[in-house]
Parts: sequence; structure tokens; C-alpha cells
Amino acid sequence: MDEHIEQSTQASERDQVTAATRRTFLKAVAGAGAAISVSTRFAWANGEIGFWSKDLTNEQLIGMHRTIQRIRWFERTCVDKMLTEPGYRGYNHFYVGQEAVATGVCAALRNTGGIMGADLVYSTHRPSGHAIAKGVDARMMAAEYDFRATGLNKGYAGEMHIADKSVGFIGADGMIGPGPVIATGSAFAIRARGSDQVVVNFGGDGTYATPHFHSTLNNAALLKLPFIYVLENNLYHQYAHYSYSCPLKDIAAAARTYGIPGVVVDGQDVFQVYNAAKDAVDRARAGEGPTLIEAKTYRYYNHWGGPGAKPGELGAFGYDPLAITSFRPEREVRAWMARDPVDISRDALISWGVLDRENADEIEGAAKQEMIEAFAWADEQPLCDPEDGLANVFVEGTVASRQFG
Ligand SMILES: Cc1ncc(C[n+]2csc(CCOP(=O)(O)OP(=O)(O)O)c2C)c(N)n1
Ligand SMILES: [Mg+2]
Repeated sequence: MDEHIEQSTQASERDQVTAATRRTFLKAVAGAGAAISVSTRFAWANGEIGFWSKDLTNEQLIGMHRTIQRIRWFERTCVDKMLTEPGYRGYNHFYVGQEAVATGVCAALRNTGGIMGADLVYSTHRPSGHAIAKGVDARMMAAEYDFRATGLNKGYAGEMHIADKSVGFIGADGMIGPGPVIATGSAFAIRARGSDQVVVNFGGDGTYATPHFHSTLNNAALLKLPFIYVLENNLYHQYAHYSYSCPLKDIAAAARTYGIPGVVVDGQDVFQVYNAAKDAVDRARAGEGPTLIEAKTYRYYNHWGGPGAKPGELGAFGYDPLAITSFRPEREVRAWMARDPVDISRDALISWGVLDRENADEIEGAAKQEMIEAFAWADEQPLCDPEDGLANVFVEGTVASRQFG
């Protein structure tokens, strides 16, 4: 046989063998793919989720959706009171639009055991969602927001300083910046005590340009603290876009400077938030140090709302054209509202066969009713007396000096 032909015959035999091997390989891959697909559907049918939040039971998944709805209706009920009841005295920095962030993070935390056992959350001036997701009683919050004597903090705190150590909610904080410094102090104490608790600090995009953000991450990384910084990037600090104070598109990239993981998540998707938080919590509990999570999200209402708000006027919750065109493009607001955290979690759970539409409606109805009743109960609570202002400020009697040991 001609040498050239022999070579080409051998080549064609080789090709046939290769082709047969490739076909076998492709068949195997297709078979494996089909098996995965069938088993995933089987898992869905059994209520086991294939890929998202896979360690959670159906009850826990439904619990996250219920929390999102409870936060939404706490806020909506509060908005209604401001717009319709001239006597209402509470103010609020609304969390509507950002519910999936607090919910996904707190679902990954231990929320019982008091201050020495629960994981600790340090919140911001926008605390309603963090507090409800951590397990703070909504009725007590509603009373506190209206400065009632029987409120969560006896009317001392209002919205911006609520705290409930029984569930590890160490508190809201009206100052932009210093919160994480205090939170890392707690994380240091936890380490010193040998506890396995974890500390989460929530902060906005407005905290990036503060020295506290950077010193916190630096110290947490150096000391490998059980600390998680959840940065809720809702694009604005008050009325300025975050690009005015931060040169990074993804603030999570700042983590690289401190040699710690920086994770970007879709803050509208509670399952993504949960997954990122779970990884960070596991890491922190195992002594592997801090994580920075940046959740991309958006608030729907205006920066804040207070007594006497009137719909359609600047300050009345961001739907008015003046507020929108002066700092947020209307199309931007609408684009984010089209990716609503309530819809995303409800639709996912329905498609996974965990919820049906009727259950979803019942959950929403119950959340709405609970919050209407919470605010109605708060209305009946006694107001503070002026002399109460000095209670709990000074210690009664005498206290032994501790300054020198
Ligand atoms: C030290 C300090 N400076 C200024 C303010 C006024 N202030 C209140 S909220 C806010 C913007 C916060 O923006 P961000 O951190 O992005 O949180 P968001 O309001 O978007 O949730 C500012 C500047 C403050 N509370 N504390
Ligand atoms: Mg912001």
C-alpha cells in the first residue's frame, strides 16, 4: 500500500475510534445531565431545593418569605399612618425594597440565646428590616417608633436607636460610620471569651468613605475576628449617588486590600443573600475571619418620612416627581421596583413547589393584619411623662469606684 494512503487509512481508523469515544463520552454526559435533571425535579417535588439555599427546609424557606412580607407590611402600615393620621409622631427611614438583604442574612444567624449566646447584629439609621428579621417583636417596635412608655425601649429610642439584646439585636445607630468599630469590639470580646458567636454589621454605601469602614476591615482581618460587614448598596446616600464618594463600582472589591473575601450579591434575591451569608457565617464561626458582603439593592421610598408627611410633596416618600427628578431618575426607580424582593421570593417558592398562590396570599394577608394590629396596639399605649426622661440615666444610690481596679 502506498505509504501516504496507509497513513491516511490509519488516520481515518483513529478518527473513527476517537469519534466513537467522543460519542460514548457525550452519551455519558447527556445521561448524567438527564439524571441530574430528573433527580433535581424529583428533589423539587419532594421540596428539597437543588441549588439554592439547599440546606434549608421548606418551613425555613417559607419563613424567609414570611419575614420579607412582615417587613414590607410593617413599613407600609407606618407610611399609611404618617400620611393619614396627623397625630402620629413617629419617624422612619424606610427599608421597603431592601427586605431580602436583612432576611437572607438573619436567616443564616443564630437568633436566640441572648447577648451571650445569639449572633449579634449592629444596625443602622434604617433598622426596621434588620430588627424584624432578627426576631424583634413588631408590636414593641411600633410602640417605640411612636415614643410610647411601654415601647421596646420605653420611648427613649424612637426608630433610630431601637435595641433588643434578648435576640442579639444590639441596635440601630443614627451615626453614619462608627457602628462597625463598636461591632468589631464585640467580635473581639467574643473571641476573647471563646464563644462561637458571630457579629454582623449592616452599613450603607455611605459608610465606604468613612475612616471607620477601612479601620474596621483592617482590624477585623488582622485579628481574624468573627465579623461580617454587610454593605447594603442602595446606590444613594441621602441624595447623592455613591459614585460621588466611592471610586469603585463594586464596593466589595475593597475587601482585597485587607486580604479578606469580598462578595457581591443580588440583594433583591433572598436566596442569593442567604447563600453568601451562610458561607460567611460558617467561615467566621470556624475562626477563619471576616467577610465583606455587598448587596446591590434599592430603597423605594424617600430617604426618610416623618409626622405631617403629605403625599405628592417632597419628603412624602419618593413617589413625587420633584424628589424623583431631583436625584433619582424615575426609570431607575421603576426598573428596581420591577425586581421586587417580595415577587422574587414568592415566584421562586411557587416554581419550586414549596408554596402555592393561595398559601402566598395567606402569608401576605397575615403579615398585613399582624402589622395593622401592632400599630393599633401601639396607639393604645401610654405616652412617656416628661420626668421619665431622667429615668435610667443616672444610677440610683451609690456605685463603688472601679477606676483603679
Ligand atoms: C456622621 C453622620 N454624618 C451625616 C449623617 C446624616 N445622614 C443620615 S443618613 C445619611 C446617608 C447614609 O447613606 P447610606 O450609608 O448609603 O445609607 P442609606 O440611607 O442609603 O440606607 C447621612 C449622610 C449622619 N447621620 N451621621
Ligand atoms: Mg445608601
